[in-house]
Amino acid sequence: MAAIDRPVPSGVNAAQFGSDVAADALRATGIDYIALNPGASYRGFHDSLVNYLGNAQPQMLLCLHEESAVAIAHGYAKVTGRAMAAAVHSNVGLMHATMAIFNAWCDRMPIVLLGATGPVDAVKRRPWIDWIHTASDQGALVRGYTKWDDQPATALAAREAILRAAWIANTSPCGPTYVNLDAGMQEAKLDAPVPPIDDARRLMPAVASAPDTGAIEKAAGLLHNAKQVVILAGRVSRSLEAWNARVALAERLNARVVTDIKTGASFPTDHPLHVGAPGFLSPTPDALAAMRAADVILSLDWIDVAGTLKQAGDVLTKVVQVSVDHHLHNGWSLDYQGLPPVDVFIASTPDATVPALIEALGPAGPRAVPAGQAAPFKPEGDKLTVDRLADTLRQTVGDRACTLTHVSLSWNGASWPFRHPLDYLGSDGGGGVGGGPGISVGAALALRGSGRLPVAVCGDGDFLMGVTALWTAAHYKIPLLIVIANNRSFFNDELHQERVARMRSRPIENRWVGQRISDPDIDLAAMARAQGATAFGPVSALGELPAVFAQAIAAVEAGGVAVVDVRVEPGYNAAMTAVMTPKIG
Ligand SMILES: Cc1ncc(C[n+]2csc(CCOP(=O)(O)OP(=O)(O)O)c2C)c(N)n1
Ligand SMILES: [Mg+2]
Repeated sequence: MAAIDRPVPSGVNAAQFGSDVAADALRATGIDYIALNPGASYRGFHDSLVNYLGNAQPQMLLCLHEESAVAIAHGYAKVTGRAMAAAVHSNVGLMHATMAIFNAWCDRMPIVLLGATGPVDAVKRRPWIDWIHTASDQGALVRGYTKWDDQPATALAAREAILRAAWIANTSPCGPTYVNLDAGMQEAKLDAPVPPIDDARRLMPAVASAPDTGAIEKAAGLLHNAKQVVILAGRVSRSLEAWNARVALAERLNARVVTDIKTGASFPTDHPLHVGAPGFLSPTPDALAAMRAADVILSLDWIDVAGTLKQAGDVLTKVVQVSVDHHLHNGWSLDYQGLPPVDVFIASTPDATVPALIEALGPAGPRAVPAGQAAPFKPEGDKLTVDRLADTLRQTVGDRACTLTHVSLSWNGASWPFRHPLDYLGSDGGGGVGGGPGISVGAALALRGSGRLPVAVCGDGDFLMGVTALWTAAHYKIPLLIVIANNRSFFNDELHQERVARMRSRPIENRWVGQRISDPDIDLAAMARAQGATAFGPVSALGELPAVFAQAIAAVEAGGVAVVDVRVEPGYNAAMTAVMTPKIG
């Protein structure tokens, strides 16, 4: 990949302009890639990346839309837990990027976003264009869903801002940060050589958030005395060591474990202690029943503890909450959810807390782990449903190590077991449709060379909004398989229209109007091919799927991007349909 987009040597080896200093700072963060869509507001910085740093460390990833640039950085962080950079042009590029920034924010994923404005000094502004692309508080566009932003006035201030941005983004709770580089500052010649960065690591110190021992003891006491513990395994890292510790804790407590599709794999879903299948919009009825039967609930940074308790109804349990998320809550975004009742609050990350809990609990006598193993998934009927698609895909993937980088809204949590923290990366975070392709390209970039097969299942609506991210994968030779669960509709909203029609006693037959993406049907494979992918379909016959999936996987294993357009029956699985269209009255 390093061989792609090589500039001719420029012979420049010392910083000469403000933007050279900013580029040096970005290199000092250790970030390897910067996804971007270009623009004159940061032409100085762009030049520094190419002609001063030689387009290496970081290497540019050209994107066709700012939304995919940010989504790629988001997907990369989902795998690595570390920030990648993305650069977007002035106010307009930032406006394009906003939804993807919001998705990353809600997903608590780090990104170092660089932007530009100005020249802030009006005297230096070119007529018209520089004026429309200068805003006096550009960071305000994204301040509600970034952890921190700055508009440094000088080269040295930009250096500090970039190091700080990386430090803050990568510190739990993680999230995007934004540095807005004044065009005037970027293009100004340095008056004097700037001293080198002494030791960047000291400016981005690791922030440990060790759990408070008193809180650990209290929690361990509650857990020790509990008859039945339920663990809600939420926002956790992709670390295998932390995964094993969670399994050890659950087994130590004989706790039932609930997971969901909003967050990445957090516990083996076919472990006997895992309750049923992961839920999506709502915990499954089994999970809610387990919560009602529990006397202690241990939330490992579960998204929406308050809402989940509410759904469970009469829960008479003690609640232990492990989270640092409150550091991020602000007055703009209500993604923090309801205020949960908590008996012991451990202000730390699940990764740091679980081993401390195990230690505080001490050794235990052998406790029987329930023998019941989840029955293997069996899709119903013989139609080409999303369940059939999932089952056939999984069988074709076979024993390969595989990462689901994204799943469609129609996904059934029961259809694909997770046995490793990298088996599934979680949802888009903010419910912003269109993130699936870009997030998957970024995840696939991070997984390159890991031996894992990156596979995304996207809705057709999601795919269509984000399709041009595929060109970036094709150009930079990032292997990835995208399977489209193509119901030729923004189907999720058909269910909403059905629900409204039921509430109002109006014809539910009309639910498709303004939702169906047909007449003409869109040739999704052609759109993928146009980006440089190998594409298959539309496939409408179930019998053809295994062979097509096998060919697509072969194309990915040969280093390519492959897309399969699967025409699925419109409709969600029973559990999802029940949540979305509850009986009226
Ligand atoms: C940016 C954005 N626009 C609109 C929506 C509303 N919305 C939620 S789900 C959905 C349909 C998505 O369609 P598709 O990806 O094909 O999935 P399907 O529901 O058909 O399974 C829409 C439009 C949204 N969440 N985000
Ligand atoms: Mg659809």
